[in-house]
Amino acid sequence: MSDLKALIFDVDGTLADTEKDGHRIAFNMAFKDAGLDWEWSSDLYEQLLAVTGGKERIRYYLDKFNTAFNRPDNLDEFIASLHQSKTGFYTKLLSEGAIPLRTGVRRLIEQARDAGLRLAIATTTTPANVTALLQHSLDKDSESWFEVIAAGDIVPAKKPAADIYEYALKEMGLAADECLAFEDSHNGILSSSGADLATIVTINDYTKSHDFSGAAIVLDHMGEPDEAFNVLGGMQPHKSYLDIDVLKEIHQAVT
Ligand code: XBP
Ligand code: MG
Repeated sequence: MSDLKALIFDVDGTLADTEKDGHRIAFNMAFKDAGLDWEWSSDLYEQLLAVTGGKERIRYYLDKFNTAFNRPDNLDEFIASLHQSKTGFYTKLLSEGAIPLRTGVRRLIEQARDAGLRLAIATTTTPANVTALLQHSLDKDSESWFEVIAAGDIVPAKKPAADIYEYALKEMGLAADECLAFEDSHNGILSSSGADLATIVTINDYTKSHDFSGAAIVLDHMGEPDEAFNVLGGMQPHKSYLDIDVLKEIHQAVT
């Protein structure tokens, strides 16, 4: 059995609740700015989250929910430009400190650094969005804490494909059984499990009814010493918040 050497984090929904009050709002701002009358409600957005990637999500919306829209000839360019505008609005929201990190995230990342664990990111979101969240919600210099930031179009097949996690593992030169992944969604765990990674799931409002079979453990959040997590599935650890001891316990139990 291998020692635990690295942690690989998803971003959206895992490090912070970015979807409902971040991405969704930014999409709507971009639509309005482009003179479109599209408005993605929270309920509609929950359905749109079936598809990862912002550009892919806009296309899915047109295919499934707005078939009457009179598409321009250059649909790819139209979507790319809308999405670029959305990224601008989203990163501006983050720079205003709009989205805090979820419970336990900052402490766990800081403890992992102190313990010499290597850190990486594997996400579907655009690289600029990761930079903005890390700089404004974690620490000005925190991008450098992560050895690999695997994000967005760096791999053509987004989650649920395993490619983004496989890319991160390859860049780090690590085997899957030397790492733990952190996810919040069904598409996320399909991706991490597809790369053979043991995965810790922290659910959120959008993902609480997802299928997380295959997760090492399913939690409502990472927990803090004074704020216990609830174990919703998988193994039962000896503490009620994630720290390095518990990560090692989980890693040992499942790899
Ligand atoms: C995140 C996503 C992303 C964001 C939007 O999924 O699906 O598409 O919603 O980001 P995961 P972009 O957490 O599973 O990686 O608009 O930059 O694509
Ligand atoms: Mg996610």
